[in-house]
Amino acid sequence: MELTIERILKIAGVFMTDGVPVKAVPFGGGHINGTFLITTDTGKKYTFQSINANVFKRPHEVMSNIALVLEHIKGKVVANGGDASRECLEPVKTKNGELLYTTDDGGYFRMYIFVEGNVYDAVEKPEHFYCAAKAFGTFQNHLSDFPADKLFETIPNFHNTIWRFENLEKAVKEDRCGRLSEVREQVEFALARKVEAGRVLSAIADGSVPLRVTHNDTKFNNVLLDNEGNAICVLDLDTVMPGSLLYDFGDSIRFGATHAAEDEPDLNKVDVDLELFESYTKGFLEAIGDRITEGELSLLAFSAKLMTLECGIRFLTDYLEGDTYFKTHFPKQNLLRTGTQLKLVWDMEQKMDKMEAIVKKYCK
Ligand code: GN1
Ligand code: MG
Repeated sequence: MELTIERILKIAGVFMTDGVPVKAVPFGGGHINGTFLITTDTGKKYTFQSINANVFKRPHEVMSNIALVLEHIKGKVVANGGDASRECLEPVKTKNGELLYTTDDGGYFRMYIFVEGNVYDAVEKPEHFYCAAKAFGTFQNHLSDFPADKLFETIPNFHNTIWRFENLEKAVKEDRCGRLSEVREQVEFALARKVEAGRVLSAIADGSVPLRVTHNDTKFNNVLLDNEGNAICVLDLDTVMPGSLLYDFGDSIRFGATHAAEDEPDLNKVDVDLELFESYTKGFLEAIGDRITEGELSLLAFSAKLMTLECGIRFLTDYLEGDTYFKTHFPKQNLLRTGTQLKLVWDMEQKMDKMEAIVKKYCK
């Protein structure tokens, strides 16, 4: 059933809000879920989301993870004398006491208390990126003693780059939408890098890189900043799962250490800004401190390239499969997204020595 504003307000009314929902406006730029800002007749604000069940096959497990993780973080924030109402998201239950509302036609909805702040799709100042790094690093620290076996794997193989390559190869073989001839160059570029794509997986397998509880989607727009650019809290906890710290570091660099949008058509504008790379590296390493292992440090700069390559092949696979996974707002958007990610990979290869040197500068 179509998600009209009227219907959204009706479903939002199922949750325990202060006042009756009277206004709903689309909010944020996520590629997966639908997000709306709800205002009630008493002026209270809420973040309301429809969960994409094509991506998250078991939405109840997503909510179970989120509730446990938020509870844990809240304990840490309170113990440190912080303001839990700003520093951690607060889910709002339905009037039946559930974290998730399911509609008859298979829609899944959840709500959080809205936290005032700013979300940016691009880094405007290196200091902002430094603060985001601190926030994601602190998030990691807060979860360092979280029992990972309590978490469901919300998307299996999420950062299994080799599996992502296999999906690309399958999509190339099937060429379901007849788009292969258009993307041969991109496919070749990506496949030529498959050999390196297992480096983090091998390091996890041989124990030199530990499994931790990680965020796994550390885009700059998944952190809420105040007007001074300080981080308030980390958002979008749907993919919190056991993973590697390298995934979190690498994905932040992929998205934030460039001035180009993810779908920038002019590839001349797409490159890695080493000053931004440095700001993030400094903030992240400061926050993690001596918890980082030698194995992780040795792969930190490489992880930026790996996560960018992985994201590029995910966009490319989705383009070949007919744009069924990521939300697109115009034709060929996934092709543009592929282009920027692969260009960034190329640029990181040119700058890898400098990136490695920056990592060395900040590790004690
Ligand atoms: C998706 O939902 P959003 O926009 O935060 C995706 C990430 C990708 C990202 C690319 C569950 O994140 O893995 O890196 O798009 N989330 C999921 O921008 O697949
Ligand atoms: Mg998001």
